[in-house]
Amino acid sequence: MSNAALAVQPVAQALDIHPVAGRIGAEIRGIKLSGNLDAATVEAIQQALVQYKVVFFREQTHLDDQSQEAFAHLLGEPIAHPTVPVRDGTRFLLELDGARGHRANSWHTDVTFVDAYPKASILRSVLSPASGGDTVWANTASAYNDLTPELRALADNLWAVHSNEYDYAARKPDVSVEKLEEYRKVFTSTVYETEHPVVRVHPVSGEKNLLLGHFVKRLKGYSQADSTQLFNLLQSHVTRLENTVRWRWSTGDVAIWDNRATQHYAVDDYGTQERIVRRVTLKGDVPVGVQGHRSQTIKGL
Ligand SMILES: O=C(O)CCC(=O)C(=O)O
Ligand SMILES: [Fe+2]
Repeated sequence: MSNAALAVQPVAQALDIHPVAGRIGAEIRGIKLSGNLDAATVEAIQQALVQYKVVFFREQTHLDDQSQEAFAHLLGEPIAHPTVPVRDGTRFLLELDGARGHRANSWHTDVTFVDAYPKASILRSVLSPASGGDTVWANTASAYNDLTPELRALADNLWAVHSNEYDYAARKPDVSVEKLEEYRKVFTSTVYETEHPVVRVHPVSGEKNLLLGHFVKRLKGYSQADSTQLFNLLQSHVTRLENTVRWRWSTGDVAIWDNRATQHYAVDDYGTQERIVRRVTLKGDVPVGVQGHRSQTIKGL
């Protein structure tokens, strides 16, 4: 191989990786994130992301909105949220501010109400509370593997309808009615519905992942009552503590998750303390189920 060929196919660099929980999550030390990282380091981060499903970088306080977006460009193609406006002065950045009711305290995978939902999200803590406000991620591949063979076979054949129009009030009892209504209006300015397989084959690892979370409205071909029971049965395997990792934020920390292999939950236990995070998501591809069928958006295109 010529040197030129080597240059375009970087060999992954050895990173200083420290797993956090047993089945998901690792801290990567000794890296200063920016838009100028070399290709070998970027490739190593991509590999660690697929392996550990969420990776954490501490003390990235040098990052601002622009350099967070520049770094995101190295990992993929940043995309804006389909309905929520980006933060002023940025092209892709979504700000989540606890004071404005942005408290993502229900289990979800980001933006699954569209077909090609993000492959990854890059979240930076801009202001973290002195106590509380942790985020928890769950490994949806180990959740699938934990199922009995009979349940895996059932899940393999299920399809779910995901929508951005779901019952916000039921999920957010602590937020004021006005704030909820304001958020709902923006979030559902276009209503999307997408059919996804309940088991998604990961395009890089080949692992099977349970694809569920709070955007699921119902399971295709089942009554609402049966959908709810089946959903709860499978979802309860995702959120088993053994499949999770919990991150205690300091301002300047960055978390990157593989949105094809995880769900997450932002713990709303910080009261009136300030908490601000900013997120960039990366374009994903259309999921493929165990039988090779692809997801389909049926509303909102
Ligand atoms: O606030 C957080 O920690 C996570 C919020 C969230 O769900 C997201 O950024 O996708
Ligand atoms: Fe999220």
